[in-house]
Amino acid sequence: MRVSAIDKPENPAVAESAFLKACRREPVPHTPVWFMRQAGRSLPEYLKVREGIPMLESCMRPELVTEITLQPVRRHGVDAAIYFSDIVVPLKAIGVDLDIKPGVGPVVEQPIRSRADLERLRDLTPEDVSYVTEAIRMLTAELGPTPLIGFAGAPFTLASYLVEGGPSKNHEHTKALMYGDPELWADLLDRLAGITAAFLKVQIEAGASAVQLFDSWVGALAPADYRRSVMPASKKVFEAVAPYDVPRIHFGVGTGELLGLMGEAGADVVGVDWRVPLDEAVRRVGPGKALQGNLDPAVLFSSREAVETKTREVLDAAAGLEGHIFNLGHGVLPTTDPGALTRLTEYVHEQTAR
Ligand code: 1CP
Repeated sequence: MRVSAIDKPENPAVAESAFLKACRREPVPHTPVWFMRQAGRSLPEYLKVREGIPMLESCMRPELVTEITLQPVRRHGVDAAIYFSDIVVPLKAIGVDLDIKPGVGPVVEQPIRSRADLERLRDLTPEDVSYVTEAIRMLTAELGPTPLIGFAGAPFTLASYLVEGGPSKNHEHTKALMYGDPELWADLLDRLAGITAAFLKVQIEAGASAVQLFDSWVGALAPADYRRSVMPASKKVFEAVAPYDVPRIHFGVGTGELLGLMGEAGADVVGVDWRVPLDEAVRRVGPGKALQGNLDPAVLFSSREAVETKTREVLDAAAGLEGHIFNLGHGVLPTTDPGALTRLTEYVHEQTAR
């Protein structure tokens, strides 16, 4: 059994799972599979249990969170569960006036654009999210040998929602703040890094075996701006959870030019979207890190043969890697046929059985 610097509850079988072995770049019995946004979205059993319950409220009900997190594990036989929540949950927990609007996403009542606005972001304590601790304890008991991935939004992506006031295509207010008031920007990201780190620690201490930092929208930045204006905050998050010795996954969309820097920020596993083949991604990331990815989620709308051909391409590009976790290049699209995800999981397991 592995011993980590800080004690955390863990079933010994979890440490030996294919998912955690791949994260540690150890030999695996088969390539592990999980899907970003596997919980919720396309599953009829999810839509049924969520009926009439607003998204943020459902994140605060431990029994419901446990059920929704388990659904894709039961149905698809994936190698890891991802905790059902949302990246804005810790912001809601510290009193930011926001809601998740169906069909839109997170909407912030009063965007954060000034020094006075920043003062509204206080630190997160474990008591603010006691329902997360409760849900993760229930979940890990139910999951048995299947590892649970905790997650949080990275400082840049959270800042984008806070500064824009909602989802944004061009991130213009965010960039205006980043370029126009670098000091306020740095303070905002630093504060978000503290909140994010605290939220990840709660999840790890309750029993999460790995964590993923979603910097979904950071691909909007050029490498020099990423290095100067974002990397210090993301680094702070990764450093804060390093003593727990759980794998740290770092993912963003459209980040082909940033893959090396995202690894350098402190990830053990770099998530890759579908635009960069994994054999090229490994050159950009460099040695010593596992890769996660990267089938285009839209491929799942094509024929079974086409899905298998495109999956084979991903597996062939990953053949020389030390440590590959199969995933989509971004989240499961909402109208995806759940059967296609089950077949894909089986196909990857079959093709990579050693
Ligand atoms: O992976 C899982 O299945 C767990 C659940 C999960 C995760 C990991 C949800 C539930 N949200 C997230 C992360 C998340 N949320 C990200 C990072 C991952 C990604 O890039 O897809 C982002 C950017 C968000 C923000 C968000 N929340 C959006 C995107 C809006 C935009 O900017 O385009 C949306 C639509 C939500 C709402 C949401 N989150 C989760 C669900 C099931 C829903 C839909 C809620 C509803 O309307 O009922």
